[in-house]
Formats: sequence, structure tokens, C-alpha cells
Amino acid sequence: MIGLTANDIDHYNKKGFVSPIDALTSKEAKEIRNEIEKIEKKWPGALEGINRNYVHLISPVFNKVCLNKKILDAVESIIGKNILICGTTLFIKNSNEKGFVSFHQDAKYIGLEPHNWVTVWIAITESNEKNGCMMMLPGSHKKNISHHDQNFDENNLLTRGQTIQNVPLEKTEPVILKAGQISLHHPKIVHGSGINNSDDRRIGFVVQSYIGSNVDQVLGKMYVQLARGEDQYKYHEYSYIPSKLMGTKEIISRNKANEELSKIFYSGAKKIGAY
Ligand SMILES: O=C(O)CCC(=O)C(=O)O
Repeated sequence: MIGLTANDIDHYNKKGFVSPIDALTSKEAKEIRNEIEKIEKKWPGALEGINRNYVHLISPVFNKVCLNKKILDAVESIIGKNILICGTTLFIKNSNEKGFVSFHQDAKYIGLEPHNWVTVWIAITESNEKNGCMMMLPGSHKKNISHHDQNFDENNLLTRGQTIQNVPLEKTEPVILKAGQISLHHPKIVHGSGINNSDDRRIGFVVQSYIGSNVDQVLGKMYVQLARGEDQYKYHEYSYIPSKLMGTKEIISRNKANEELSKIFYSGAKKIGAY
């Protein structure tokens, strides 16, 4: 296992995120972009709304990325050797759209306890300040969970527009990645992202998240896959491993997982959003 360097781990512990880490080649990133664009063309809507979640359950290509050795080595450096994949989300911002992500903490609504988990953001295209990369508030993971308003907004890529107000923008740091690089962030770090002002799409494939096998889902049910090590706790149901792109079994398994995820995301919400 190669994993993160001592400096990377120190950076993660101090700031709540670490980037950029090399993971995929630019050719591999392009293959994933091609997979996305193939699905979009052949099955319109198959990656939209709630269907932007759990794409690794309908595509062997995405599933393979989640099991990438370099990514798992980096994850192991943070959460230890028993690693489960509990979800994935595609964050796509097209150049002609106004999509943004309000400042939030992932741990607020996701129900994963304890916080022995890490989110890996995989850049399928480059991600920079012009096209709306993630902005992190360094050190914010050391504070408690903040109050989040629920600002439902059709351009907000978060389910219920969960928003922390008055984030000091001058203190935030951009997560600039080349296609194929990754960032890792802590469950409690305050982060968000602006709109894409470039003339190409900005695509992030996000494993939300890699969890230690000791992590339970306290708000509902999640379908997991063992990525490395052992699951001594057996808190979760296991997902069907895809062998065919958009096969019948694959779609059934993704739909079932999304139904449960929706219950978690909207637990206690007054309204249901687009995702
Ligand atoms: O892709 C983005 O801009 C935001 C993603 C995000 O909030 C996350 O991965 O936790």
C-alpha cells in the first residue's frame, strides 16, 4: 500500500481536505467521460435528478473506478483498512447552466456515524475556479456542525439547498484538479462551489463516501460494497455488483438504493427537491 504521504495526512488533519492527489490517467478520465456521454445519449435522463446517485451500480466502468488501487490506498491512509463504498454521485455542471453548490457540511444530513469516513472527488474533467471547482473552508472540520438553512433553488445541486450562511469567502481555498486527479475531504468540512463560467462541462464523480466498516447509517438504509479488508460489523445491506451497463438487474438495484437514499436525504424535510 502506497497511500498518502505524511505531509498529505498532516494537511488533511489540519485543514480537513487534501488535494491534488494523482489517481487516474487522463486517458482513464476520458474513458469515464465517454461512458457518461454514452449513457446520456442512449438513455436520456438516466443520470439526471435522483439518478445522478449510485451510478456505480448501473455501470461496471464506474464500479471499477471506485475500486481503483491508488484511490483505496489514499482512503486507507485516512479511515483504515476496512473500507466500504456506500454511495456515489455525479456532480455535472454544464457550461450553459447555472448550477452551484451552497456551502454545507456533508455530515449534516447523511446519517453516517461515527465520522470515520471520507469523500473522494474524482475529476473527470479538469476542475478550476473558472469552471466552478469546490471551495473549502480550511480547518472548519474541527468545529461543530453548523446551522444549515434549507434554500431550495432549482440551480442548487444539493438535494434541499442546505446552506451555511456567512462563510468568509476570503478564507476559502479552491480545489484545483486536472482530469484524473482526486481530492479527499472530511465529513465536517464546510465547502461549496460556484457556477461554471467556462465553455466545457465540469464533471466530478464523487464517492460519497468511503466508510470504515464501523460506520452505521442512523437515518435509514444504505447499500454498500466491500472495497478492501473485512466488514466485521455488517451494519448494511450489500449491493448487486454490476456486470452490464444499464442491465435490468443493475437498474433494479440502483432504483432500490436511490429510494432508500431519498428517504435519508429528505428525512425531516418539509419539501422534496429535484435530486
Ligand atoms: O461538485 C461540487 O461542486 C460539490 C461536491 C460536494 O459538495 C461534495 O462532493 O461533497
